[in-house]
Amino acid sequence: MFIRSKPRWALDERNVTPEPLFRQRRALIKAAGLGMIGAAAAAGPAHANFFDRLLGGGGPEPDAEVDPTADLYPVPRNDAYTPMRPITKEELVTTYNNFYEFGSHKRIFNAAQALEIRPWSVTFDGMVEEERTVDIDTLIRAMPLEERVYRHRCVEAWSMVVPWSGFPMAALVDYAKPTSGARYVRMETFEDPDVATGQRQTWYPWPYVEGVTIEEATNPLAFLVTGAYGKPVEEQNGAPLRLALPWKYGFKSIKSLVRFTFTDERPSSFWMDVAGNEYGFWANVNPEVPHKRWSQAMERPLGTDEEIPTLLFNGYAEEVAGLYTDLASEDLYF
Ligand SMILES: Nc1nc2c(c(=O)[nH]1)N[C@H]1C(S)=C(S)[C@@H](COP(=O)(O)O)O[C@H]1N2
Ligand SMILES: [Mo]
Repeated sequence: MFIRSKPRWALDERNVTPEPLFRQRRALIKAAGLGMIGAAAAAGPAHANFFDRLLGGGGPEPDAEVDPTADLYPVPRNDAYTPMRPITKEELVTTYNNFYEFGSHKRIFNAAQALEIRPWSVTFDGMVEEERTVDIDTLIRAMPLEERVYRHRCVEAWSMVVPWSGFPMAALVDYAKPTSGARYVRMETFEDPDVATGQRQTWYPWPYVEGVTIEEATNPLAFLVTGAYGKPVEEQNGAPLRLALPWKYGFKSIKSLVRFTFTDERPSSFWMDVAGNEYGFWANVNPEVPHKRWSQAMERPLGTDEEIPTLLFNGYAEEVAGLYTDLASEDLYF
């Protein structure tokens, strides 16, 4: 039998999970006598549902209800964004996820089906002309939908290429009508530990929060995702509304959004609060600035055993480098 040794750049979960959390999880698995099952879950989706259920993370099967915006898809592709790499298989993008609300491992797709994505509303507050809460379907139908094929680079050194559908974040900022003093957008994911069993892990600072500057939010590359692969985006990928900031590490692309707060203070974020020595505000992709515990020079495209070089700003320097020219004193790349 041909046995392939693990490439030296391949990271296992020990390397990418914040150390105290990793230990806690191992302890949990061990306490439950599930060490072997944990190994099986890591091996493939066939075992994942069983693993999820044992850890209390199981969810119902996908429901058959039709998404109320399904008629909008597919939307026209904007060809200005060419990914340089082949599109990742949909099956991989929908079964290998980071969504800590449903567990701190990759096989959360089944558990995430429990998320009720209708009714769903989104609130705009803080420094806006008028605070308001809007129904997601009203919002989606008010926005100029298009498809963009974007690269995505996780801080854990894997990457993917996804045809997202959605609308420029600039259109959302327009819609929210921030006042002139607003300098940042703080974004929040839903909070519902009854459904999202990961949120019962109280050592995490729920809800998941992220933030960008107004300049970043209105850069043409910043994109809000409502669909993928020509249909409404699935729960595990952040339905019904998630961010895509392809020049930043993946953790900035916050999922299942419920709130946009405009503010003049730089917001903290979920990962800054979990491990502020490892994750910063800017988190722009840079192969020359290693993570505290691993190199960022290379990445593994999902579905391959290839090792390819990571590019500055994940290859989007032309679009976004200008945002950072006056910020040399800041830690832009972690
Ligand atoms: N609310 C929320 N958003 C999140 C995360 C998360 O755990 N919770 N994980 C982030 C990380 S680390 C990555 S790499 C991407 C993964 O997106 P995907 O599962 O659709 O590939 O989502 C980001 N957005
Ligand atoms: Mo990530």
